[in-house]
Amino acid sequence: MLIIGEKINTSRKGLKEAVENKEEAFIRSLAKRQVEAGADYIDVNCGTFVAEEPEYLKWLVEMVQDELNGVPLCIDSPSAVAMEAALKVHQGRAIINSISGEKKRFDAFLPLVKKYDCKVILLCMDDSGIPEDAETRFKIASQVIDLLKKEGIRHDDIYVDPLIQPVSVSTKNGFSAAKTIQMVRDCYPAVHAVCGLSNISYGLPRRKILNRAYLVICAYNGLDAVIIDPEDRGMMEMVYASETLLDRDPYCSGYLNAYRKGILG
Ligand code: THG
Repeated sequence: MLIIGEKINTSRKGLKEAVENKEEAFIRSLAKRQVEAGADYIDVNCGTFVAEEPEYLKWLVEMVQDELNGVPLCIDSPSAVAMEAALKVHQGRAIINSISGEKKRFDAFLPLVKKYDCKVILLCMDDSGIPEDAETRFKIASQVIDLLKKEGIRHDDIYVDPLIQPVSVSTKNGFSAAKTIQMVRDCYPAVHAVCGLSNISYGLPRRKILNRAYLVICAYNGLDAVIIDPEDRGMMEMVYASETLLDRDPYCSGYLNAYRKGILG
């Protein structure tokens, strides 16, 4: 499971101020701790700034990669201008978070995916919004995957995100996102599936219980990348346990190594 650490996001409490005041040491430590906890990529998002987003995002990318000796980043922005400012200074292959079936967004982001040779997260939505059912989400994913392929983007560089909606809003939401993952992975085995898990539990108490249970369900359906807080030990335990139980961990060596390193409780 590819782990994308979610903590550098200015929609989180205190983070907007930390970025605004350029609190380098604090942000560097957030980056470092996530990698130490097992993150493969670090998501950076400062979308709350809008006008100053390009400048802040560039600053975050340079600083975080300097701290982490070039660990690659998942650059999280709906703005093509901010995205390009960040990609210009990024070292290695970034993940663009994200492209979608929305025409304007697709047209603005596709040239960036090509020019900077990126991996890309594809959101299952288009100009009519986020569909409720798995079939329509899959249809959007499939259309955009085919377009990307025609443009020379390899399946292995695409991460489909079903876009998780809270179960508190509709109790069908958990099932339909999980089903979307299964349909994408069945039809396009080389395409990956990713999601930000925490939306599932929005509006309910003891959110971590739902987030962790949902990780296991999605892993069974083929989820192979996840945007989480890697410092949530219980969540990382479920990541290791799922991989072992689903025959994705030869000789159980990932589980055993995590145990030896003291990562499992
Ligand atoms: N898909 C994709 N990208 C995404 C998401 C997704 N990017 C943003 C988001 N969803 C994932 N990132 C975060 C970052 C931080 C938090 C949640 C998701 C977070 N949430 C606390 C909570 O929900 O309780 C708030 C805590 C706080 O304010 O500190 O921290 O789905 N492609």
